[in-house]
Amino acid sequence: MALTIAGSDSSAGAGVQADLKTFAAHQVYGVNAVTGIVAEVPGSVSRVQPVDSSLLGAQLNRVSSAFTIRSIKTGMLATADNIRIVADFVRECSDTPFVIDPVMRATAGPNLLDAAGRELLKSELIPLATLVTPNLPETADLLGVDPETFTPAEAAAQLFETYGAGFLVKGGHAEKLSTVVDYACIDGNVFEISHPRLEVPDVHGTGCTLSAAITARLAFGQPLLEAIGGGVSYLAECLDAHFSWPQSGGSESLNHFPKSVD
Ligand code: PXL
Repeated sequence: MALTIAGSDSSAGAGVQADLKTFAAHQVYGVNAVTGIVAEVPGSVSRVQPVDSSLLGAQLNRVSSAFTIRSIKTGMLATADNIRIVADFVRECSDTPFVIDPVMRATAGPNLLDAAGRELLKSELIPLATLVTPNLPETADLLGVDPETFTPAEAAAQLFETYGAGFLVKGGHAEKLSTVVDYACIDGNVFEISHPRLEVPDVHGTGCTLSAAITARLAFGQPLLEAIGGGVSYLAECLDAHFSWPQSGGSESLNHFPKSVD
């Protein structure tokens, strides 16, 4: 069983819905604690409503008292108060692999984490993580520098030095080359993960899906680097099999079940 602590996406391509589908695709039973509700379709967010942090705490309390959770991930956390609750919860589960997708903005633009939350994410939560999966803009934010001032490989090592957690710096936002290179820094060693770029311009939820796939794999005991490689391959399959919605201007959603069930 794996736990996602994340926001609800009404279009179900990102957030809790993407995480639960990804867990299911990996045959891992998923449970969830919702941090907020986002009214959106791909490319257009109309409202973000955080939940009261005591309600988040109640969800975490219920699932952790009833189930044996083998891995945990976070996505949208929305507020600093939510982060305090999650940090207290994760400290109580110190042997459980913990993946952070450091979600700050939706692909469509709006903030999914308040300003105080950004600071607490850095000071309280990231140091507790097994793996953090920033894209390049999030990497710049976590390092407090401009994106032009680092290479992704240097950034992965620098993030490990700064926060003492494992990092996967995703290269998808870099120059539009046909190959994407991600860099993982685990226990101070940097690994390169190359994969072909799949152009699906209006899809969202790729970060949620990759981090959920890694979390699912950690739930069944895969070593971290293997879980990262497997997660990257799974995301490529979801992108390749994406849905297009002609009635909403050709917007797109990931297909979390890229292989048909026999
Ligand atoms: O992809 C980032 C993200 C995470 N979580 C929720 C979202 C989004 C993007 O739209 O809605 C709930």
